[in-house]
Amino acid sequence: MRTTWRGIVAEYAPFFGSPDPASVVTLQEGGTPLVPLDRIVRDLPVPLSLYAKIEGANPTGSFKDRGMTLAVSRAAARGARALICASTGNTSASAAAYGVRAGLRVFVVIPDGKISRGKLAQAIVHRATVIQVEGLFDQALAIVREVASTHPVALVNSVNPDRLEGQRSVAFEIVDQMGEAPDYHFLPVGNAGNITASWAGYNAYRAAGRMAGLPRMMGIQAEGAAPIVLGHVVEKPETVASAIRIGNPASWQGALDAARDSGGAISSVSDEEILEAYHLLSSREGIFCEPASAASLAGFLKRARAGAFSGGERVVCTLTGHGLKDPDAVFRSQPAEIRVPARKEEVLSVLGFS
Ligand code: AN7
Repeated sequence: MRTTWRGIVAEYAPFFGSPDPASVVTLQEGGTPLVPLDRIVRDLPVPLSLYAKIEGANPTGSFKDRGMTLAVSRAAARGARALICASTGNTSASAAAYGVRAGLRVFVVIPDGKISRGKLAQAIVHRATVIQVEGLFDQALAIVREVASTHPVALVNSVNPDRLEGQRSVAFEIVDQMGEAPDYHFLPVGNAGNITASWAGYNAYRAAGRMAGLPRMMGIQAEGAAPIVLGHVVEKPETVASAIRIGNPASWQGALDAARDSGGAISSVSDEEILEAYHLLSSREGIFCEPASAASLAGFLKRARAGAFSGGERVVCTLTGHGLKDPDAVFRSQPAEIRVPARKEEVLSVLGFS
């Protein structure tokens, strides 16, 4: 009996024309848990089925691995020698790891500061060359797009269609896990590749006869970095959710199309709402995601509390990245350990046994 998940290209081979699953560059990404959030549901005005798709369980700790396996496999097959990306952190972590497996050099261009420590550590430990530009993600992306169009380095940002093709697999898995599509799918929106890809995934799965209904796609931006909601580029995006601190999303139109065609919406939540959802997940559900990921749940909670659901709906929130990516986010908002002298009595008194 085969018990090992083989990675998205092998598991969903009919949906990927190439590469041959035998030659794919993979860390066996995908196959992530879909976990019910029953404790959070208890406090809602109406009962419904709420699930988190735990993308932090991917090999490098974020959903980016789903697209990276395909993008790197195809770049390597085309004879690429080097990869490049701009990143708020997770794309660079994933590119660095998959680049190692493909034997390619990796260059990552990151914005000034604001990249969480865990993500930076990943790029460094996998020996990527990390170039920090004195500017924003949007500027970094403009630079790498230009460099890749004129020089022999393969661009692995989500403007690379191979990335989006791979990221469709999250929708395949959700349908396989639920037996059908959810009614609503909430997810954080930064560069808007993931909402575009997830929607394409549902449509591809339906076209293949694997499901009937389609979900409403609910994209959630951070208020301080909400260009799609505002309808214009944000010159100085600012949010605690550093992963989605993006003012000019590359897949802007894809997000609008997904929301319109699915009967969904793109909306925004405040940093306070993001952090509330982040702490609810960690303290009520035992799930540790990074702040940007909690935007999906924050967006859902906002609607649920406003009475937008009648009860019985099936709702999925994508939690895009692992909480360990950004440990500083914890220490910024919560007290650390209790310090006592090294005596049993001291520990017992903290336990309330004194
Ligand atoms: C945890 O790594 O853009 O809307 O350069 O890391 O598809 O961009 C990361 C984005 C959500 C937004 N959650 O997804 C990058 C990068 C997490 C993320 C998003 C990102 P898109």
